[in-house]
Amino acid sequence: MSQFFGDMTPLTFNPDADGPAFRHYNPEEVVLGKKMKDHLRFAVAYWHSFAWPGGDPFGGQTFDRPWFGETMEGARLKAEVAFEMFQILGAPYFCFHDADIRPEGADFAESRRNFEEIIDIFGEKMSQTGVGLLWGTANLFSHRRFMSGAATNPDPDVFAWSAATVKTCLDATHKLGGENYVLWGGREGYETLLNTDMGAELDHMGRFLSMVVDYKHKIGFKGTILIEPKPQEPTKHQYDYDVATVYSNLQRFGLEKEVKLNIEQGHAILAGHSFEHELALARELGVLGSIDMNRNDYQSGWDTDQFPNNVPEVALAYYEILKAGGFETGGTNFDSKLRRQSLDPSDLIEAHAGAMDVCARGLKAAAKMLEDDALEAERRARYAGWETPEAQAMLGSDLESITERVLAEGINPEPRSGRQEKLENIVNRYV
Ligand code: GLO
Ligand code: MG
Repeated sequence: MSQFFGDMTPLTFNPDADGPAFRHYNPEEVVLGKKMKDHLRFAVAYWHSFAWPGGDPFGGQTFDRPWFGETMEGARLKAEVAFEMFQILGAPYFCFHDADIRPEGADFAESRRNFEEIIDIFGEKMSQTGVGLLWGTANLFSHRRFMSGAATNPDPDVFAWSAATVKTCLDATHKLGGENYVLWGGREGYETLLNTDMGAELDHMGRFLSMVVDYKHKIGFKGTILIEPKPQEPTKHQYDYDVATVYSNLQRFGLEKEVKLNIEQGHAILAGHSFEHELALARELGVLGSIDMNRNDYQSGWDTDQFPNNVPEVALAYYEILKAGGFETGGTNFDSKLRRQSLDPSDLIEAHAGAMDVCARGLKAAAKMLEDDALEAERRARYAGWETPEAQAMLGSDLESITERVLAEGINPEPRSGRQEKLENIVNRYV
């Protein structure tokens, strides 16, 4: 035991507790025929909780963690503490980037050796604790070599470095039995068109992704490859802007049946959408994979990656996920970090426990809305006209016959209320 969290014991479900506990997240409770823990499939993000030093654009490190510093000893201690936290939280999964878990070496080979040593430690700890890997990923955006992109870098050596890095991370994810592999194109985009060959960059991005999919099949990785959309930040224009843009790129490269999406709440908002819009669109396109659950600061408009605390928003998100039949390989990753003044180890526990409770409340509200058919009955009634044989036949006909029917039957549509306020009132009864 590292003693980082003192003598804190695993949290339990106890609505009347004084100290840290779950007041809503009851892992074993059955909701819509499935245990809550199997609906939500929570994951802790290694980078925010254990690797992030607490900086902002005006100030550097605020956290003082005993494992900080680029050493293997630090990396081993970090792994120790991480698994202690997963157990305190009863978190079934975690997620990591290569750069979160190991010190950077002098060259690719040394970085890879460092990485693989920690992967072996993860393997042992995962079998001791039963904690699983929701997804692995590569950090292709922090180091200065990636400043002009990874797969879309004008320098082919950066493309090569990135390909070798993704291979290494996919191998590790496979070895650890990871359920997904995520690609977030952190710097796959551009700052100015004046120095950018957009056509070449998009082609290279497509080839890169096809190679990842080919390699996944070659090694027999059964998990899902996920792309995480984000419209901007760090680059001004990112190629994976939102669900619609990623889908059209996937179609262009013939990969829409191979790759799904990891949709992040904060990124949806940055793209000018609601989270539920992005989730519903992905569901309808058949590419809903997994979620990063966080929230941004609504006033500053930055990607502040805060822990979720808005039950009505979270409820509408899980509503769309439940309508999709729930997660398959995906889950709820807290891509969320503490505020930089939250220095204490207990802040990490409070943050996750609170977020898990918020998600549990959202899930329960969403499940009840579905169970009661509260919104769906209204939605069905609104589209009921499409159930008639004439309406169905029209979809198989053509403009000329439709025009004839409009004239012959004297069709003259009567507008009907969309009843938005009534529907909002219904939602409000559940959240
Ligand atoms: C940053 C992203 C990042 C990704 C991660 C997954 O805005 O949310 O944290 O989730 O790199 O690859
Ligand atoms: Mg994310």
